[in-house]
Amino acid sequence: MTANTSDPIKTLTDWLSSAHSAVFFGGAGVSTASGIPDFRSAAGLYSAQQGNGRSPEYMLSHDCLVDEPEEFFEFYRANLVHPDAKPNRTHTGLAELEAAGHLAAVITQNIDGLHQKAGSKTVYELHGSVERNHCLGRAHHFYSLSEIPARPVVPICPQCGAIVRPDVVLYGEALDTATVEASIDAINRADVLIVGGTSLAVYPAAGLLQYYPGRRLALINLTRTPMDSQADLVIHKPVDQIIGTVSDRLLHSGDPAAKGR
Ligand code: CNA
Repeated sequence: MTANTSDPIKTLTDWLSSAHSAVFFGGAGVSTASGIPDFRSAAGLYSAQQGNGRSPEYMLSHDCLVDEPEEFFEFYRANLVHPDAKPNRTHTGLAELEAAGHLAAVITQNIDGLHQKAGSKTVYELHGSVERNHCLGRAHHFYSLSEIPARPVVPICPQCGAIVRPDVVLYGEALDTATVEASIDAINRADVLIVGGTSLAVYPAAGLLQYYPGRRLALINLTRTPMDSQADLVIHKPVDQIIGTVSDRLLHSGDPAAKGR
């Protein structure tokens, strides 16, 4: 089933140059090159001793937010909020490919907002974003990340006194239906699907890949994933290196045939 892997970057570049609705589906490994730790790498959050021995799943759960808001926000702010992080070559490469008509959408499990910062326009954030926040009062007052002060650790709405929570899907919470439907639609219409920087261990997000009907499925991840055997192209290398090179070859190679359509 695996395509010609003697030059996987060429294969991927060829696929994208002829694609009409390519989609990128990514995870935390997309942002490690921006200095944001993922969950499951050796240097990831799951290896770090935080949360007083409690699991990251609990510390980032709806139950923790409700029962122990101080602990929740300490953990959340320390580990998932990175206001100074900059987009890396995966983010900028995908934005370039979209602008040139080679990519229809980015679907991300990330909550860091870096795809938008890089200039991507069609981005489906399955797990929400740290950039958006709203208070739990009746009016649901909205706050951007830059409007949330560092203290108190549990942010309080200056308008109504309620807790301000991030628009992030916590463990124990449902994904946004419209975002899931739009993601399924994009995957269903895709003629190339690139999956990058994700362990594919988190459901229901990983389950969306079953909606891909096509034969050009590329998987780019440092380590093996449960879907390696089903992919047409498997690349165990840094995703920023691969996407950056593909974008350079397709858009900056000097070959007019390879440039934007
Ligand atoms: P994960 O389970 O931590 O898996 C990340 C995968 O990426 C691992 O298999 C790594 O081997 C791989 N990886 C790490 N760096 C690279 C790289 N440079 N190139 C290629 N592969 C790499 O993370 P998933 O996204 O699969 O799990 C989903 C969780 C993680 C979602 O709920 C996210 O919200 C959550 N998360 C998001 C962020 C973020 O927004 N940047 C950070 C940490 C966790």
